Amino acid sequence: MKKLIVLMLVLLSAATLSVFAQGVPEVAVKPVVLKMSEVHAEGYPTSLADHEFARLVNERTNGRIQIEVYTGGTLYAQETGAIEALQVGDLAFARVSASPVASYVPALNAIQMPYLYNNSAHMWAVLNGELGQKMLADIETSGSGLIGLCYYDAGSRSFYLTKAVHKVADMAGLKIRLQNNKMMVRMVELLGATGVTGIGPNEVYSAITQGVIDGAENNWPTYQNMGDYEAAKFYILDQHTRVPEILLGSTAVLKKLDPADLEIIRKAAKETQEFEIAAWAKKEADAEQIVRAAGVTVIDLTPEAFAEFQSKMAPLYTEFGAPYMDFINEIKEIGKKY
Ligand code: BDP
Repeated sequence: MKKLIVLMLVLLSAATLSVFAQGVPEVAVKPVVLKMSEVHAEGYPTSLADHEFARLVNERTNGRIQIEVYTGGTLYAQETGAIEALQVGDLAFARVSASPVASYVPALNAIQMPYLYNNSAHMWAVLNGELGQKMLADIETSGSGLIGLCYYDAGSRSFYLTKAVHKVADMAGLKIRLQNNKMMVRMVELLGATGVTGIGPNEVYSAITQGVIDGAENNWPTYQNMGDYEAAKFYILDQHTRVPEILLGSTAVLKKLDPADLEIIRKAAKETQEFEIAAWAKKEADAEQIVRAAGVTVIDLTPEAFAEFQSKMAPLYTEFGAPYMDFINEIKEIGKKY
């Protein structure tokens, strides 16, 4: 019996020694695992950027911080759900559109007014300039419980419907799915249609086929990638808004990290912007080609009809933009160069 105990002790200490011989004891290397929510499928430009962000953070913290990316809306089907989870600290990161974030940080409506930018270069000059970076920083200082980490490209949004629309009057009575943003609901109301919110982007296809809505609005890649082009076969190129994507972090979660690690996170996020923009450009072209080849009717509005869409939406500048007129005027000023 005594021999057995001695033998066991010898074995035990040998095992302990071998653990230490391999380096630091296990407890010290346990990584911090942070979850990230994404509504798009794997392979979509923002999903690719999310993984790149996770990779950079993992590499630069030597594996101390690991980010798990949940794509396809599997964690939160709606972006407002993800945003609220960030606010209470149930989630660490979410890649979302700026549109629903404006419900929590209203100043963000100023960078997504209809017909605000002349083109993508104009938008990027704003977002990467002083004003856009201040807006991003204000997300954090506004007390929203959110940290704005970087912007991504999402092109421009147009309506897609189950019927042809050539002029504003054709919009009358249509039920159109929108992101959760009051300004966007008012936007379609000004066109004589009805905005429907509370439907996640992955639920649009079935809402159209079930007749709950007559269509929605989005960029080429989402229209194609979600398969919505098979349900709503008319894409009306009115290009009403350019709404950037935002990579958000949770103040509650991230402020618990070592400040140096938070700095690594902030820097890594910024670095993925160019990566996403490149993936976006490719996907935008591919998506347009796919839906056109599938026989979607793409409606180019006449200059008169286009001007009518624009003038019908103009009241939003006073109704929602009034408190941010300085920003809006500055954006227009920058536009003179584009
Ligand atoms: C897409 C955005 C996505 C939004 C979606 C929507 O990439 O973040 O959730 O629109 O309309 O363009 O909900």
